[in-house]
Amino acid sequence: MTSTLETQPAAAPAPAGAVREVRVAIIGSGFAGLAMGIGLKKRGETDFVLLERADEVGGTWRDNTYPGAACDVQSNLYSFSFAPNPDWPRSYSEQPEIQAYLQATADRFAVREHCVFGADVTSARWDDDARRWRVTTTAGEFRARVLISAAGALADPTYPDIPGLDTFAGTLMHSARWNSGHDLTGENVAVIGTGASAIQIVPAIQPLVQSLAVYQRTAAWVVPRTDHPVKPLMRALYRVVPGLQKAVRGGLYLMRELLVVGMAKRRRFLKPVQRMAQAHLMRQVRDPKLRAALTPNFTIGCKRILISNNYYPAVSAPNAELVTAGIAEVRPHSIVDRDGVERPADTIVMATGFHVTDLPIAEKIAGRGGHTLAEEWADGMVSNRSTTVAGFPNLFLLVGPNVGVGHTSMVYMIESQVTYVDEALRAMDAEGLEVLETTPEAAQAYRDLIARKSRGTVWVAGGCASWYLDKQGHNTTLWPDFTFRFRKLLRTLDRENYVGMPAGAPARTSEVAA
Ligand code: N01
Repeated sequence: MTSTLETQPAAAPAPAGAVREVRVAIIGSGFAGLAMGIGLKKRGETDFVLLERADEVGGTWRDNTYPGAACDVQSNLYSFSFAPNPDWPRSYSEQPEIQAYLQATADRFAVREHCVFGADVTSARWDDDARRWRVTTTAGEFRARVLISAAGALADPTYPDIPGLDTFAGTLMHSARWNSGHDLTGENVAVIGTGASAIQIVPAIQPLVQSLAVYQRTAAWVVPRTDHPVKPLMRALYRVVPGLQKAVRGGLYLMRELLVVGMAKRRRFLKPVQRMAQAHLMRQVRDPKLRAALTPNFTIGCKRILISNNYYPAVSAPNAELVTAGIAEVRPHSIVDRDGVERPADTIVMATGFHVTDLPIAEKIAGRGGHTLAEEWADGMVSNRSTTVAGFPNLFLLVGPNVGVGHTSMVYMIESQVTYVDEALRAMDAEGLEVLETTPEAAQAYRDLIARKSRGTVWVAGGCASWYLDKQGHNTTLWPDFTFRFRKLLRTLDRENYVGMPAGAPARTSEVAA
């Protein structure tokens, strides 16, 4: 058997213009891509590349450099389990610290040397004769036995179709594509959106600007942020007693998992959380009209719960205004709302989110017969265990369908998926398989499981429209249960749900040999 994933020396770089052969190609080098690369290294695999469209690792944490960008999950939890950092300066880290952590982790585990920067994947096609993925990038062609997409769900910003937006003569920027060279001081600024990004941007820029108009379509639930600096003594303790940091991590994990009881099992347990958010609003906003406008009309948890101590004070400031009338049109130097009020705008900040249920990478990946993932998912994203798709052999998706979590650390989910991919690669090695592909029946069974688990949860029945649901109203993005159940489900490979093709077997003949 010649085609396993056992340890081999790293492939030498191919000459310019040539196709580079690798065993595994990973798309992306954010949390997911790095975790996968490190996972491969741990099992002795060296013949892999991380195809990264930018010039640095970090993914969404590299790209989201807007003022105030910070994580709303504590760093002791929002970090790799295998790479604890005793030196987090705050309980909730800001973007520069998280980005520095990812860069340091890439170096520490020697994954950077596997990164091909400036490699934007323009297409990845399964070649059934060669049993390889043919990956075309802006940095050349690759042929890979296994393709792992770690492109992320918060990678490609959405720009809403607002009348007149193309006539705007001022500065327009998306939260995820911040122009740090542009000074907002003294400007009239409009922020569109009131999601997790907006509520961090608004307080960060409000003291600088002349006027700030916040265009809210849907009010969000906001709870207090219990952020604090980590004392030097605590950091020293974490360094000498790593078990202590692990215990804190475990405590944070369990505390956050308690929210799932209310979100997915017994809705009444969300009542105290909603009351806490209401009290936060009452305390911070005195004006009854503004308070009413900021009060959501859905059950807490239906959309991501936001955490902030300075958002409400910022929108209440004399130079700020919450606009709820909706946007009628954008003019070269202003925005007109649906009540006909025109407000001047020098800069428009689009804090309008990302393509999540319509992942752009899905249009670029084509499986058997040239069928793209986007075509396969025309009626909603489906997968087996959030990771594999029938008709797409040797393809693994990290942060794909139904992996999302709103209440806890995405890194936990990513590590669960890395274990599953590792198990699949092990099975390929052990059985000498050249091809591993899940069955449509497994995908249907998983779809049914997700639908069953989603029924009655706050995400589908909480009375809001969120990007967690696709156009048909199906939950195709969130894992709708305790996250430890996801981990348990992905701990081992469900081999019975896969068809394997041994190396050297004639095409398609052994597709029945599960
Ligand atoms: O994007 P969003 P985000 N006209 O999609 C509004 C993660 N994150 O970048 O609610 C007017 O949540 C839209 O309105 P509505 C986190 O997972 C994490 O803020 O749809 N408004 C909404 O208010 C988060 O969930 C951290 O009615 C329009 C906003 O734009 C995810 O990123 C920090 C509109 C979009 O909110 C995305 O957050 C930041 C239109 N045409 C982000 N179209 C952490 O701390 C959209 N909107 C870890």
